[in-house]
Amino acid sequence: MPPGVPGSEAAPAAEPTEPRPPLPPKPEQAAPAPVSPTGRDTGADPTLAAQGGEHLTTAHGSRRSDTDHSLKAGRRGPVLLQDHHFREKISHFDHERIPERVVHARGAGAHGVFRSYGTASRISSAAVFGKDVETPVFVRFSTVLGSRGSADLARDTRGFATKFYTSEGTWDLVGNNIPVFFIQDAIKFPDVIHAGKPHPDREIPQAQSAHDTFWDFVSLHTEAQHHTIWNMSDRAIPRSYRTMEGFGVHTFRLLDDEGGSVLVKFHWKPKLGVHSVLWEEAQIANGMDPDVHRRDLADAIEAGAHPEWELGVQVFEDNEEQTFEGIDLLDPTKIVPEELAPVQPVGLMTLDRNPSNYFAETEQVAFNPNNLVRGIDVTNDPLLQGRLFSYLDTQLSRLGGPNWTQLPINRPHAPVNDMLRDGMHQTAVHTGVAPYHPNTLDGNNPFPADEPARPFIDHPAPVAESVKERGAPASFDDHYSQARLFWLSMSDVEKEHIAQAYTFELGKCWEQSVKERQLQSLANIDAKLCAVVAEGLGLPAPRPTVQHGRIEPSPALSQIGGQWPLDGRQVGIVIGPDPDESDLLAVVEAVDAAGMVPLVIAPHGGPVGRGGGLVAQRTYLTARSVEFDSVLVAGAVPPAPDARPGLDAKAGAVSTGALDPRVHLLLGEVFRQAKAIGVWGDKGRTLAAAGLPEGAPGVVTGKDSAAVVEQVVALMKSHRAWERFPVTGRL
Ligand code: HDE
Repeated sequence: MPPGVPGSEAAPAAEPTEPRPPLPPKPEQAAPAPVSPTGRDTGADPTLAAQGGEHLTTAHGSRRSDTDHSLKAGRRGPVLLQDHHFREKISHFDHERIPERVVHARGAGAHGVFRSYGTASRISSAAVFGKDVETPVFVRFSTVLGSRGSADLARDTRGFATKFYTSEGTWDLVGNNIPVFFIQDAIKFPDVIHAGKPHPDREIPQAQSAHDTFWDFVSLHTEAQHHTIWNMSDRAIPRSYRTMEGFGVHTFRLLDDEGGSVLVKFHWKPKLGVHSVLWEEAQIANGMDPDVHRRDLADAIEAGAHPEWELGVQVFEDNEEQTFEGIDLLDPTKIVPEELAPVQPVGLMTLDRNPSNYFAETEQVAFNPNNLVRGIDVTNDPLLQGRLFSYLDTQLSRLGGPNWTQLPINRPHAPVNDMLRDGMHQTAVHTGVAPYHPNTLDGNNPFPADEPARPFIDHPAPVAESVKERGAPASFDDHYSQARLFWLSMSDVEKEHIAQAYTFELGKCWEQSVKERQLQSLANIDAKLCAVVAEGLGLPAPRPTVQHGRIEPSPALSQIGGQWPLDGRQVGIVIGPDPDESDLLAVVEAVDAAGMVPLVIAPHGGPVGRGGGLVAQRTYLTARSVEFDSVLVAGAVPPAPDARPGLDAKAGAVSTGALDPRVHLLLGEVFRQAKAIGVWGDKGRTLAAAGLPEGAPGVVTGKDSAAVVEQVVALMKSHRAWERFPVTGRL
């Protein structure tokens, strides 16, 4: 009986158990091949990198028979300092984390290949643009503001960073899914990020721009208004990484072997189209599946629905002014509408392999806009110029020293002969005695490449003679015309979403002066937008202080319209407890044949139906609308266990009790989210019980499942039944 607890009937404390014998080795513990995560031979000594052999060992390879008990002075005694195995294990664990990225901390990566069409070889000597050249790539998508453990569907810009392991060195195209940036000069980057990150006192809110400091900054720095309206649009809550555009943002310079140059802007166009979720979906997903984008990318690649993007360039003359049709190409808050300068395709990227280790690949990958190859050069965009300093600098603290280029994911696929030596985490065993140039002792190796005709970053571009000063060109003062251009290019539904987003975000702010100042910016973008947001905030709408001339909308900026491939889309199939199994198997096959993922939603988990041929992937309890791009309902689904139809009928309403409440919620949300719904075989009872109107746009009913599924698949190609959205007509 334990002391001091009179009358207690608790059993005496059990003696510690005997040490278990060591577990048998796992069959998959074979040494990995000496290839980099990109599948290329790294030349690394496999014995250095491998985790191989049958037995558990210490880090220095000595066998361990017990890793479950620390070494003690007697079984109940203190742990001994001499237990090296214990200290090594715990100490290594203590140091498992590296500093997360100061921005873009949360991300997901994938391997793939870029196949060049050869079209860009006319304007650039870069090997990666040669005809039919295949270059391995690693892409990391990310959110900007949130910490590593934050949710995927924050309203935020997304990073879209691509590492091309070209035969002539690594080229990093470190872009975003929004083609403009908040600031025009890199010196303001710490300011905008400090404003967007959580407040420094309580460290809230996480991964959000809906707070005072963000809106304080963007309303004070009106150059941020263009990026901000993109953030308030559906672009900031993508349906998937697979359905995002990517942009190089800055203007770059491409060079050919004859010394000719052009200016370009890079665009990634997803083959699946650009699609977003609704704000309601984002909020639900962040709670119920915060990894939604990470999961979606990995699942799609695993299922063979390999996402593809076409890389394209807008090409401009490399003239002295560096402008195009009056647009300053060095101003990163400006786009050039595609209608003025078409995006010309130069190659196709396919992501076809998931990382095998998140830390080694997605976390340790280090992008750097300085990673340029011959034929690709930077311009004087002051934002890009500052980035040329920041990325190398940040890796030094994030990856702990100067040798991060030796990490497998960062290793170039071209020969490296750099004369950089030693330093923290040096893993190379360099030979030779003369790592300096010129030398006679190592035969003057390595030789400087003899390529005056092969331009690189030191290509002789003209630099205007000028006076040293802190300032910006006058053209950088136009902060509103392109925010208005974006606004005017939106469809009615997209405009509604933007107005709602501003109202939500500013509604979360506390300071009245911040809201009022942002309303002034909205007035300068569009009076109707300002009026609707002001009404939502309960504030007067200010008068504009900026007058606009005629602005041509750019239809290419709208996401709505067009028909898109459905690869990897998810279709929920709601079934009751006793489904028609052969019919359902045919439905599952039809969805699968359309390149989509069928997910059966049953009252309970495990096998469903009598034949055992169907298995539930989701249950009424685990399914939620945000996972599905459309929902099919196969016949009658069960009523709520506590259905009291009489009571509801007396109240004159359709009984919600006549349908399981979880299915009721699912259908209600899917309907509100304007996704296609297909129902067969129950004469409209399910729809009525869910309170949904039969015959509404995007709602298909019928007797025959095959016909319903066919119509739903056709509807899904437009992403949503857009007509179902209420439009106020005020915008
Ligand atoms: Fe970045 N940015 N950035 N950025 N950025 C970083 O580098 C920085 C900017 C972008 O998945 C950091 O390795 C400055 C524009 C992406 O690993 C850091 C400025 C664009 C990623 C950094 C900018 C980007 C980063 C943090 C203002 C779109 C994630 C960790 C001049 C064209 C890459 C790191 C990944 C990451 C600095 C502005 C894209 C601190 C100083 C504009 C996609 O170096």
